[in-house]
Amino acid sequence: MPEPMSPVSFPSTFLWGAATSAYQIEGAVREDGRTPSIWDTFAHTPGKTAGGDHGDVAVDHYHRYRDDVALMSGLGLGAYRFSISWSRVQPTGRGPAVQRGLDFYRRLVDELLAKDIKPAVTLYHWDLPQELEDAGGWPERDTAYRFAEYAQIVGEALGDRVEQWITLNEPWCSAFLGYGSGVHAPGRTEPVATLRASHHLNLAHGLGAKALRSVMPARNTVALSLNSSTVRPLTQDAADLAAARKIDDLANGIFHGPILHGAYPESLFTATRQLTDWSYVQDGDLATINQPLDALGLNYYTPALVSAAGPDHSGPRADGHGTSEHSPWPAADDVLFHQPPGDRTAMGWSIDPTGLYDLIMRYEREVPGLPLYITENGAAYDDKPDPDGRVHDPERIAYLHGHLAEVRRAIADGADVRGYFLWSLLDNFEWAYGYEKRFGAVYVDYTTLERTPKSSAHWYGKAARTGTLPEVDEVF
Ligand code: IFM
Repeated sequence: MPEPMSPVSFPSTFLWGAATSAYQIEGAVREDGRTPSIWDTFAHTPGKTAGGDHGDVAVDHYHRYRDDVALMSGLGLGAYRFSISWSRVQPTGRGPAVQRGLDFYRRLVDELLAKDIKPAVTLYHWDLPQELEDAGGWPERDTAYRFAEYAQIVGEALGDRVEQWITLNEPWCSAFLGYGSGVHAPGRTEPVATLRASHHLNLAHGLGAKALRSVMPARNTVALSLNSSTVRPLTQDAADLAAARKIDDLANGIFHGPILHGAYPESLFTATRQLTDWSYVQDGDLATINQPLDALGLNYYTPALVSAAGPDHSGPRADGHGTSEHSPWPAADDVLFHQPPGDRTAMGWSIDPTGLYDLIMRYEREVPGLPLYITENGAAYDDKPDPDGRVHDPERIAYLHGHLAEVRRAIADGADVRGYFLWSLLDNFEWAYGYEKRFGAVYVDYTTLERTPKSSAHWYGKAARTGTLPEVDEVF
């Protein structure tokens, strides 16, 4: 029986966290043996990121992690999700680990534990060691085996002190934006490579989960974070429903099919058969990928609204993933993306908290009994300090309130959602958008790197401390 809840309260065990990723915050890209990842290379390639921004310094978390942990502690957060930079640990993506790299993460974890903040480690948040991309990257099968080796190294090093593990973050972005539209590193625009990369990311998840479990205490949990999309058809016409089905397969089924159910959707094979015969799916792969999971992480920002393309249409557009003449979606030129009505964030993403509710309930139905975590949710706004130095961000508070209220509604309706990680703790390097887009609950002055908690940080901190959502207009 779900715990009874008052209208704004969450279960007492609910985990209130914040999330970041290595390349977006750490900086120190040449320190302690770290070598370039695909994002170092991509960001330093002219024209790839807004303003030529890169993560060389980012918000210097590598040197300021103690202050950042103190900030979280001051706000009263209970958990922190961060990722490990693969090339800091294994500079060539293979072979022995660099102890200094691992030591940084040990210090970070110890600092968190000392402040009673639960660490949640993501092994891969898009920053493939450049040497592995030079060898072919995710479209090559060997990359999955390299990931398993890396997972084992990190599991051995941190498994005694980190209980929550996430293999991959948003494999859709790695495959479809990295190898499809090319708006993310490594910037390739090869539809078949997108599908091959997807399969090898799935394989990496399965091999990585096995590797982690082989070296970690049994109490630790293994999950992955999907940016599963709530795909809505523009109308209930058969053609629009088919378009939504196709995008659902390409956004969701391509990952959760093999990972959660041990099979790719047949309709995905049908939709893509002119591009590929999927012969890179080898015997035994699906069983390897379909590892039992302890939890599923869902990252949610905005829903997708799609229809069948009319006859005068020439390819997908307006799908909120950056601008590129190349579609991220292989075999989907017959699908149109639409801007849903209503308010938008500074990313241009429409705000629809019911999409989060729908996503949660979908997985509750698809994998009943599997605990869910919202491993990312948040919004970018054009935040600026007031003359008094404070940063007021009422839009972000409204966004968080709306989405957390939907999480609570899902729990009340029986969903087993165990926690929520706000994206992001700090303003940071927003990939191709550089530092232009601010997702942080904590404002970062990019000249001084000084941190200032925005009013949303105080609002969220109060929610975390009390387990209850403050009113949107409460003054902080
Ligand atoms: O900043 C990203 C993060 O790295 C992955 N999920 C989406 C966020 C906002 O775009």
